Amino acid sequence: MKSFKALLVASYGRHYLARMIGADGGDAKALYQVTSRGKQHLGAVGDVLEVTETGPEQAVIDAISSRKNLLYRSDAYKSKSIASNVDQILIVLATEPGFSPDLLGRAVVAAETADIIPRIILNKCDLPNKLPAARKMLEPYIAMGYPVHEMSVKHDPASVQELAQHLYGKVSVLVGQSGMGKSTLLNALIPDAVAQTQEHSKKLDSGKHTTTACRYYDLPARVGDASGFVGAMIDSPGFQEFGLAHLSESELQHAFIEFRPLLGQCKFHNCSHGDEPGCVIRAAVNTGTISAQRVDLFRQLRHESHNADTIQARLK
Ligand SMILES: Nc1nc2c(ncn2[C@@H]2O[C@H](COP(=O)(O)OP(=O)(O)OP(=O)(O)O)[C@@H](O)[C@H]2O)c(=O)[nH]1
Ligand SMILES: [Mg+2]
Ligand SMILES: [Zn+2]
Repeated sequence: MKSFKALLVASYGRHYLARMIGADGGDAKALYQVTSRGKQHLGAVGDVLEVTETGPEQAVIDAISSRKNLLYRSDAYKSKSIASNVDQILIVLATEPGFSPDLLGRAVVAAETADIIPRIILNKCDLPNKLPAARKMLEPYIAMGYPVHEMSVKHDPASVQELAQHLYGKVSVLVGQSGMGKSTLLNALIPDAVAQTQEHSKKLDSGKHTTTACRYYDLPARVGDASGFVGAMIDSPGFQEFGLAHLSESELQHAFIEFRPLLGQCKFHNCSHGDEPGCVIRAAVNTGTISAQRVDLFRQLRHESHNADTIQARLK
């Protein structure tokens, strides 16, 4: 039986599609339906797998190569992987329908704890009515130095080209609520994205898992590019919740980059930055250097993480 390396390019619950990584000129693009032997090999899109062929276009996972990072969400009971081995996360927001600043904050925290660069995209800037309000919500993120791209994917091709400059040579994952324009952006950047999706669906029984799919798309080579890795984008389904129950208190503290210079200076080492005396974070809120909304998010995430610990302890 043939064993080989493969890239996990689509995940539908526990069903995976993987693409053979050709070492010596074999059929390097061949797609395989891949399964895991029970729970020990739960894959994520972007994983490099060792697989063994079990039948025509079918294989089983023997091992998952160690990951550079893994982006996932979780609550007290379960976790859902989004992607692995990514270089940056594109958080897609829009002027209309309005976006949730809470989800934006969570996506940024997830990126920071996984050591992934977040890039914030404000799409639909052609709709002027809600633009000022959206910009206002992004002010704290601009102040912290996060890149923000104002775009109109549909009506301003130059804004798409500007973003494209930041994508080549990297694996980028798209996250965001439904209706923000993730798929529109993907299609603008990758003209054959629809074809790539169809090829994935063809390999699966009925495509019935498509709504929960995360998928990996190759960026098209630019004229004059040397052969080799051009870059890729991973599309994820729109989400309404972004649980980060798996993060420890210390991971949370460090994920808020504007807290970092002040860490260790509160009177109590385990300060929740609530109403404890001698809290330097709250002092920074009062002087306007840290946004109150960010501290609220920190406290909410801390609360959820403690709750999950309590529930986990009870389940043991
Ligand atoms: N006015 C305007 N509309 C846009 C723009 N980009 C996308 N849209 C529209 O926004 C709607 C949602 O776009 P999608 O790309 O399907 O959104 P999505 O983020 O992929 O949503 P889900 O797949 O549900 O997660 C579509 O009707 C698009 O035509 C834009 O720049 N300006
Ligand atoms: Mg979509
Ligand atoms: Zn404090």
